[in-house]
Amino acid sequence: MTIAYIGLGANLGNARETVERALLAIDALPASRLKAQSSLFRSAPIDSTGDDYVNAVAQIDTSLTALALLTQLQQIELAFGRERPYPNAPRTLDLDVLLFGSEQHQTATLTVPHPRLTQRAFTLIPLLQLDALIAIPGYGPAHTYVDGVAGQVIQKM
Ligand code: PH2
Ligand code: MG
Ligand code: MG
Repeated sequence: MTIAYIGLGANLGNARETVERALLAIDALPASRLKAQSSLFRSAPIDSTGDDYVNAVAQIDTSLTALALLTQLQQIELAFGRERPYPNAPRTLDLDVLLFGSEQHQTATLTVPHPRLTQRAFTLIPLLQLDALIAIPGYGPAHTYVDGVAGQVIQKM
């Protein structure tokens, strides 16, 4: 079993309801169990457009591989009507593998840890809510990056 962290984001349609339903879909993934979920946070789009985002982070236990988990998450995105007209377009639902145990992957399809995890308050702060002492493989303790995102406003819902 591997402990993995998934970032959830939505800014089209009823984003709050989408994130709540996506958490249920994550709990229902094969060979996986939702262990914990962060609060929901509202944040302005970063390098993106449209409405404010609703973001959260989920912690799961899984016996899937990282790549199999990614494939499963993409299927959930599709089921929620995700379209990809252009990079960082507003989205009904975005599910990102943030961390997958101590694994590090750098392929065309999957980069883990997520390359912008430490640069974005909407992933870093919910992650630290779930585990204040977590270390990010290749980066070190997550809390050391908090000062760097202090200018990004995120609001607990
Ligand atoms: N996701 C992005 C780009 N920008 N901004 C916010 N606030 N929340 C997101 O989830 C987000 C974003 C690309 O996935
Ligand atoms: Mg994303
Ligand atoms: Mg994504």
